[in-house]
Amino acid sequence: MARIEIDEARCKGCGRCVVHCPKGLIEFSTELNERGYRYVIYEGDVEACTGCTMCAVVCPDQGVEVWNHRDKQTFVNTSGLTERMTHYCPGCTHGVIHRITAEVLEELGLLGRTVGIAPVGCSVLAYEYFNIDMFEAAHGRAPAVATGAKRARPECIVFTYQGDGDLASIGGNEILHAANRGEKITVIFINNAIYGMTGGQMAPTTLPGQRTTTSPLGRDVEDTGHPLRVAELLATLATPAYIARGSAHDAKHSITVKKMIKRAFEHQRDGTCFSFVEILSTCPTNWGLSPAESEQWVADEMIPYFPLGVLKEPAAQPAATPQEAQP
Ligand SMILES: Cc1ncc(C[n+]2csc(CCOP(=O)(O)OP(=O)(O)O)c2C)c(N)n1
Repeated sequence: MARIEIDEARCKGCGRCVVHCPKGLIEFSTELNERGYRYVIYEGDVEACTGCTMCAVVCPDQGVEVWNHRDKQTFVNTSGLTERMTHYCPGCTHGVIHRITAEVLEELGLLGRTVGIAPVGCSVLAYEYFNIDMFEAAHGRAPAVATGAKRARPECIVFTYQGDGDLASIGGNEILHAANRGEKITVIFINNAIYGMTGGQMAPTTLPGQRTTTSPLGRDVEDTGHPLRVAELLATLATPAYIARGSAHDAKHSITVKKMIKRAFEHQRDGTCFSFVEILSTCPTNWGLSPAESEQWVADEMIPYFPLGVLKEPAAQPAATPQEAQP
């Protein structure tokens, strides 16, 4: 029998695992945990658990581990993150993207030589959560700090982790020129269509008609222009090696995001220029939606405007023919 273990103390009661368990084996407790959250419990016909790991994949709080029917642990919390609880709101997918990024660095054996650059925004404290060396940059300036770090220490793997206010608004100039110069850095860009940390103001990525605290009647594109598709913009430049957009709103798409982030870091490890992954992310608090409704909103509203996929990656070199391969 496969099984999972839920760390009740880490649970913020977002209920993502409740929604995503295909067998309906997870439910809310009637009790609150020490931090006041209605945590989840693994109940019911647990014999039915297949060990699919979907609960752990969608958990933003590293609160679930999984064992298969041979009692082999198949989902282990990554050593690329510290054990510190994040300050993110319940159901926010910043935590999922932190975990995926850390897992990739661990799997590629890069944790010991990676330097991250934290932004200003909800992820301002990312340096508390990643188990690597990190800098804190001024708002929007992470690509400049990353440029300095990478040029000074080219043997290091350097990445920025930035929100859409940070990267696309105040830092729009920074990212454009870092990409155009072909800096050998990796950028993880979190698009939640809003300024999260400061209270839900309109961002350059806010959708047409979307209500925010600074567009209470909905974004008027006649007045404020259309949302920026940053990945598409950067993909027009000659130098970037890899540009992709994924989404962390459900388990299947999060698995694809992991492949994209892995590819992006492989490009940097192998010395090619500038790699960039944009990830659509939820903001239940500022969207005024439940975590489950937020996932649906990403699927219904964001993905049609921000299509997913790899936008730029040089075609693989064709294998040498036997004649060419001869000395
Ligand atoms: C120079 C400067 N201007 C403005 C701010 C205020 N500020 C802090 S975070 C933020 C926006 C953050 O939004 P985003 O980058 O989308 O990240 P999120 O919080 O949504 O993850 C702003 C405008 C600041 N800290 N510094």
